[in-house]
Amino acid sequence: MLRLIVLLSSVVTGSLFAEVIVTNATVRLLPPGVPNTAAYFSIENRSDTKQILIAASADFAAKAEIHNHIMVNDMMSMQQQSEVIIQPGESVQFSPGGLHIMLFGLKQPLHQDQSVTITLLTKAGESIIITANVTQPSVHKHH
Ligand SMILES: [Cu+2]
Repeated sequence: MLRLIVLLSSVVTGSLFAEVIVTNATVRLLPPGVPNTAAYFSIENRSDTKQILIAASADFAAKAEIHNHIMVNDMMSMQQQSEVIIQPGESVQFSPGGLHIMLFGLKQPLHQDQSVTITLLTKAGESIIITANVTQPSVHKHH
């Protein structure tokens, strides 16, 4: 019953969230047996109110969290983020080495070019539903 109510509310608010645009959504394809992976995308706020991401979920993983990479004592480490703010007119990048959606406990192996759904939750209680493409990590070099 609760699931049904949540679903209906996201349909009703769908037009509002046409103003939050997610592009280039990918989930990193890792070798079979690796239980965790990450999702990356660009999210643009075309609305006139700030959007605050507070949580994520995915039906193909046991748990999803918003993470960032931070330097601690010269070591790169990941930290869960309680919120990510996207100001009106701004874009925020979720990308390797930075913000990402951490996906814990994959329920089944992912395949190249598989299409998966991830839901972001905002502080205002809205759901942003993302369709992401499973793909090999792109090579990122920082000098
Ligand atoms: Cu992470």
